[in-house]
Amino acid sequence: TKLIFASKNKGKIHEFREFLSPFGVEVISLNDLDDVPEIDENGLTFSDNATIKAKTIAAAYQLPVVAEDSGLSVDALNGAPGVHSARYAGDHDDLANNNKLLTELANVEKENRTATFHTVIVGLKPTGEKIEADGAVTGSILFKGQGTDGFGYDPLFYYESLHKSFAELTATEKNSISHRGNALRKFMTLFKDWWED
Ligand code: ITT
Ligand code: NA
Repeated sequence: TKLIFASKNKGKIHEFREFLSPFGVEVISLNDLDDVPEIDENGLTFSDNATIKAKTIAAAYQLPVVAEDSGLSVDALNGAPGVHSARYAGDHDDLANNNKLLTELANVEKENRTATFHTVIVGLKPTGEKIEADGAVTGSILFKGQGTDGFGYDPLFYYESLHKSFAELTATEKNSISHRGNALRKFMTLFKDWWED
């Protein structure tokens, strides 16, 4: 079984592959395809954006597609960067995004640095048949990055019960508790019927 995952994000793709390999599902990403169309990600919600990605790619290749949109919502910043997480500091540059987040939170004390990662995963067939699952995980934003694994905001996201940042977890450990892992577990309860139908 091969699945088109409509993402260019190497970190997401790695976690999808890690999660889906025991199910015998091989993940093809946009980095493996030619002539990938531009995706106009202008939705107001994670769900809208995941659907926009899935629709664009399903229409272009006439194949079933899975897409996801995710981001970090920081309570002290009224939910920012949220759907703007990828381009928080302008370009999609993880280091610049992390630095901007640290600057914005410079005067916020430890107990007020709570944040939640969100994701929505959409499966869409060219016929329009759609499944959708969401996931979230709450932690807090460190004052300085910790760890070298993962991607994006992981070095700054501290997960209390493991006493580690997300960048200090392996992909398997992260999937066991993360927003993406939580969404993927829900998604897989819908997947088989959708895929085989
Ligand atoms: P695709 O649209 O190609 O999938 P993208 O990186 O542009 O890739 P999004 O628009 O969904 O994806 O942006 C997600 C942002 O949230 C991006 O800045 C990520 O670094 C961040 N993010 C999402 N999940 C994360 C995670 O598990 N750990 C750290 N950062 C994460
Ligand atoms: Na996005």
